[in-house]
Amino acid sequence: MTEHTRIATQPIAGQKPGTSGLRKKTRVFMQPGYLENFVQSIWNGIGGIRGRTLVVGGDGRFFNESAIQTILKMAAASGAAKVIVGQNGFLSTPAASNLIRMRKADGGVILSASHNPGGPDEDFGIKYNIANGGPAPEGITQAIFEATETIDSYDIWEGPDADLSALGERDFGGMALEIVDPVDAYAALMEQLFDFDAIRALLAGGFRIRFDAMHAITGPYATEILENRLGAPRGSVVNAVPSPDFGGGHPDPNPVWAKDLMDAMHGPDAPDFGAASDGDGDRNMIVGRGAYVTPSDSLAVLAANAHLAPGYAGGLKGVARSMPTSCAVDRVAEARGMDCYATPTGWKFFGNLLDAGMATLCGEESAGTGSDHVREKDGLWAVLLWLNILAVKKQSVAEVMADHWAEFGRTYYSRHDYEAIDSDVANRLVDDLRAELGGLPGWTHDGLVIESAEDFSYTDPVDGSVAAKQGLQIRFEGGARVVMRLSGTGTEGATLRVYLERFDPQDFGQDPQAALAPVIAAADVLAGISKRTGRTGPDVIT
Ligand code: VG1
Ligand code: CO
Repeated sequence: MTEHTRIATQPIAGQKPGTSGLRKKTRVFMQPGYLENFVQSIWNGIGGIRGRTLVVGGDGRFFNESAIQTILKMAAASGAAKVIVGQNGFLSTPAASNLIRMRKADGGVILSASHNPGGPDEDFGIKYNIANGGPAPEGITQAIFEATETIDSYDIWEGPDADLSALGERDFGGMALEIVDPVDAYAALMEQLFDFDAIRALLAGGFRIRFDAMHAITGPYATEILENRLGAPRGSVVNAVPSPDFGGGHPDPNPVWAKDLMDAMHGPDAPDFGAASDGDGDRNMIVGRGAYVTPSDSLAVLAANAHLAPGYAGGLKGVARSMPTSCAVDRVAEARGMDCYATPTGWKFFGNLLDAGMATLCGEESAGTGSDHVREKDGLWAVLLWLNILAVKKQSVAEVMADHWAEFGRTYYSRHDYEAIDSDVANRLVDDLRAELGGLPGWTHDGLVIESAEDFSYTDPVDGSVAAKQGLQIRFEGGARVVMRLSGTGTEGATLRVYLERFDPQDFGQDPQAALAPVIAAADVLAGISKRTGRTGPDVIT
């Protein structure tokens, strides 16, 4: 057995995983022992890693490689049999999920703070995924958190760093270390699911696309799949080289942070189809020429049309959305006789439904869509499914949306984020509104009448586990809705998310903010948002 060193340590407060792993400022992670404590707590929380196989990779942000070196040395010291790492430490989140499944690994460690900016003064994150390829469920993240509260030592092999650039398998501190191409297996999976010939023909026929990788991890994936394999002209993928600080931007694919793409898609010589992905490649933004598609609408369109792609030709077993995601997909499910589940925010809640074959397609309003092909949301997958659908339907994005609304009605939807507000103010706002929920039915404002108000609690239909306090949900007569919750991915103060929607069966041409104006006003009156936060409006509207 390889020599390893046991280093004494003490618990560090606040190592509690949120919506998607532990996220902190990069400098916090770089403090001596911080990463080591958390990694050892993962091993302790899952019952050790002796003899096990893990997949490790990240989105290439600042500190990615050095964190991976530490994790490898700690895996070797704790007796892991094998670790599979993406070349240069790169793996998109969906590609990591796929590798865990394909290689029958026992789990994986993914380094990313996703859509949060990267760099020494920005954010870093780490998350553990289980053998099904999906984020660890709450029971496991809780066990990991408890381990961080009692840790007194960690084990590490103090050998030289691994060369992460050389493909192949070798010994590393008594453990097998295999470096794999990050793109190959993922691209092969996409070829199985989609009709690449049809998409190739679409692109060869002059259909122009622009994919903005936002200087993040999907660059190499999109270049290989869209340009090399599907024949999109060189340059169709922009910002394709991952950079440690994402070119100084927010790798968050929404109209605010992907403004370049929005401008290009609304400009005079706009391509036919635009898309973007986030830091770790699990989110997607879809935009047609002059036609932005909200993530909630995108989920509904994919649910209605997925059967046009070979991987889903047999139909969908069911669909699932996070509770704050709009009810547009529910209307598709109802019309097509499919089950539809509403889960708390965060992909970890979809895992059981996918494993049990109760849902095939899942999505969140935050630009995440995915299916049972992996156990994470998957940005490029959504782009390819859209392209496959467009290739079969021979319609523009705008035409697909118009047809969809004509069939199912339009659910106007928007999310208003109030970022970095004082945590006490945010908690009080939510607590006070929660305390009032019972008395709200019947409350009216500007013609809106509250039908029901609840503090969302989810009982997993597969294992019976309960997740309480997952957001305040207020429904109005006629199908309008407000949801409020605090973000679980931020690293500074609190972020209040206000989700707004209103159903309209016949008028599809309104500006969403105008269509939602009464709902927005009611939300402010109900929670006293501007009064309590002192803000005149949200920081980000998506
Ligand atoms: C946000 C989104 C949520 C998503 C999560 C992780 O969480 O709202 O839908 O699952 O980020 O996405 P929160 O708690 O900040 O609202 V990613 O792309 O960071 O892995
Ligand atoms: Co992400």
